[in-house]
Amino acid sequence: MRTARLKRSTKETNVGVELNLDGTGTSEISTTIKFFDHMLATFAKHGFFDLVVKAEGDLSHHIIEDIGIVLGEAFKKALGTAESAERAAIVRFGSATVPMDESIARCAVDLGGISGVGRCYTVFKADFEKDLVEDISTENIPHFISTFATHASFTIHVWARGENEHHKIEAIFKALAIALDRATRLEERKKAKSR
Ligand SMILES: [Mn+2]
Repeated sequence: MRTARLKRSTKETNVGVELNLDGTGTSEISTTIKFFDHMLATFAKHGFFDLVVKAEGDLSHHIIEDIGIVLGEAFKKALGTAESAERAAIVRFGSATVPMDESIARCAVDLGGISGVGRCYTVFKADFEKDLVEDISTENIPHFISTFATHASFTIHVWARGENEHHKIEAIFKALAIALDRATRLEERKKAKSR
C-alpha cells in the first residue's frame, strides 16, 4: 500500500495528513482557509490521490507552509524507501498543461532517482497582479510549492499566465496534480527489471 499518515504539531500549527497515492481522488480537507481547501480538494481529485488534510494554526502563512512540509513528507513516505522495489519502479518524470478559461498552467516534475533524495528544486514562473485571492495571499502559492518540493525531495517547475488569479492558481494545482499522478505511477518495464 503506497500510503502515509503523518501528524505535525508546533507552537504555530497542528497539521494531519493522510495520503493514498493509488486512490480515486476523494478528499476530506479542512485548513480554515477556504481557497486552500478548494485547491487541495482539486489537487486530490485530478491526481487521483485519496487525501485527508486537517490543519489549524495561528496565521494562514504558517498553516499553508506547514501543510507543504507534511504533504511533502507524506509523498516521500508513501513512495517508499530507497530499498523498496516499488520506489525504484515509479515513472519518475511527469508533466501536464492545463488551461482554465483565459489562464494556462504548465507543471513538470522529477521525483528523483532510486535513492529518492537530492534533487529538490523549485522554479516558479507566474506573476500575480493581486496580493489577495479570496482568503489567501498569492505569495503563499509559490511558497507552498517550494516547501512541498523540498520536503518531498522533488524537482518542480511551474509556469502560468492568465488574467484571473483564481483561475491561474487553480490551473497550477491541477497541472501539479496531473504531473504528480503521472510521475508516481508504477512503470511495468522497470518493475520487470527489478524482479
Ligand atoms: Mn475554482
